[in-house]
Amino acid sequence: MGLWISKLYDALMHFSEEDPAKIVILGLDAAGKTTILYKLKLNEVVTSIPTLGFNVETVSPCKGVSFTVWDIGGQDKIRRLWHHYYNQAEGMIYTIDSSDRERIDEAREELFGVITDEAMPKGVPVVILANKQDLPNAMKPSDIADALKLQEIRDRKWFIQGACATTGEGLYEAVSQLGTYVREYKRQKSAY
Ligand code: G3D
Ligand code: MG
Repeated sequence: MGLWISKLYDALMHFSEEDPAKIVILGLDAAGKTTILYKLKLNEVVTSIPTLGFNVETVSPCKGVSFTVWDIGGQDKIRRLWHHYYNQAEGMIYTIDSSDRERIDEAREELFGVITDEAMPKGVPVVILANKQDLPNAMKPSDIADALKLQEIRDRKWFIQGACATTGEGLYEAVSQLGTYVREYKRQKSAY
């Protein structure tokens, strides 16, 4: 087990098995979501195609965290089915292909679509993963933050992290920061 993955486990371990953190990993297709899921190597990844045909990957709770992953963007018809998965979310990893300059506007629209969706619980924190930093034409995280207009997000904690999912670089920092935010979010949520 590499150093980074054992550090990653440390970052994840602070949630209890009884009350695991429910994390959704979203982003346009090819952003690197499935790669992240396998890189986390937590548990078996189960792919299912509920009713109207969009892929959902799930990792059952392990180390006190569960992950649910699907591609966003595209057909409006499918969009309303996402609600079912949103409403449990306690944290989100929004994945960006940093080399995909053509679709950065689409990625922004979809991100704001998700966080303003009424089915997405208020205040769910988000870590934006500026993935594929290894590619020569990758945009820097700070440029991605501008392109996505992250400064306009004021109703939740957010954080942007450069990453390379194929090597795992940046994943520890992303998960660790998200863990901190999710703990805070869960405390606030249970105060009501
Ligand atoms: P998705 O699940 O978001 O749709 P995938 O995306 O995880 O399937 O990744 C899409 C492609 O991008 C894959 O390549 C994957 O290996 C690659 N990829 C993911 N992360 C990185 C990264 O950090 N750097 C680079 N260079 N490539 C990455 P293939 O060729 O299998 O389609
Ligand atoms: Mg995938």
